[in-house]
Amino acid sequence: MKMTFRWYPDAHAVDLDYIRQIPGVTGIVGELPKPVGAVWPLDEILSLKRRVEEHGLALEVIESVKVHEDIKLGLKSRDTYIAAYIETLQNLGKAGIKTVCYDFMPVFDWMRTETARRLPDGSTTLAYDPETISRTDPLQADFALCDWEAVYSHDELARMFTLYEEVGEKGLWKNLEYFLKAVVPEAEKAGVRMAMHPDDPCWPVFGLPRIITGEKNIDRLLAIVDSPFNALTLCSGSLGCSAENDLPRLVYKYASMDRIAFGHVRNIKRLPDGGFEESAHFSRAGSLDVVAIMKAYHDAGYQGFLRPDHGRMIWGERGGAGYGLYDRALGAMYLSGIWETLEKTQGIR
Ligand SMILES: [Mn+2]
Repeated sequence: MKMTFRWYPDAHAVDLDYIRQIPGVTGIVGELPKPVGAVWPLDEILSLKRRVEEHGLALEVIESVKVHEDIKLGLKSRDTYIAAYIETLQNLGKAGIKTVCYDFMPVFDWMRTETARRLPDGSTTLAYDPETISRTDPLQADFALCDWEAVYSHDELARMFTLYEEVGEKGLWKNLEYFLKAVVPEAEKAGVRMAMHPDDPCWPVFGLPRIITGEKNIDRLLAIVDSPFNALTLCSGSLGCSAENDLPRLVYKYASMDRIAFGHVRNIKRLPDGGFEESAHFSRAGSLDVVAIMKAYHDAGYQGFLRPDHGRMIWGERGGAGYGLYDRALGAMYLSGIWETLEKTQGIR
């Protein structure tokens, strides 16, 4: 297992030297801030890699090369965007990138109703309240849940909702199949593993279809192209929104099949009303057994990349919601501690 840490080269950037000081973390999960659909130029990838390496860290994982909506919608223009996607993968491969995390969620990426819910200990965290979602019209101009509304105008949003209504779940699968059959063989040639991130949360929101939600659908995704280059970013927090997803079992199953290229490990607290809040990584803080999840990776002989996922805001830190330094550093240390224990107690009775 290789422990990594997500890093955004933006205004909230966490200092790379601080990340280097977290014991066990050897690599950065990086990105280029490019518009969706644009080719990532090789020289810019190389300069990002150099910048990371100058701080004693590796850059082998990218998150995310976003899939253009026209691909998900199956519009005619998709072939141009698929060609651009492949060119980006080729450039990433030339720069030594091994894994690309991506997702196939329509319109919105992750969805939360709060970015700073106060927990009893005074920390703040991301939360999802189904009641708020059910009484919200996403086409209302005053709606402001996440950062996506900066990306789309009201009219664009309305148009996409209409288009996705026609596409539906069935069409979304067809469009995913078209995308993967074009991209995975090229990813394989480039030496880059495509790692699908599950939908977050793992159910349809605002009537938009969502398909990467649980075991049956993940099996279907992996069967579209049966190759280790058609792999997963197994995110425990996203799949863990639903109690039906037995995380340790899923981790063991897909890691044993060599279909996990990247692990996002975090905890989540499922609430009685069907909502959830993101808790500390520590098992007792949430609904997931993080030790059992790490043991599943370990027992399956997992060699891939892993990272702590979102963190709360603690110790007065300010920054991008979910992506501060302190709580994620605690998460990394906790996960590394579990891993070390598993390694050292192997065979001890
Ligand atoms: Mn994740």
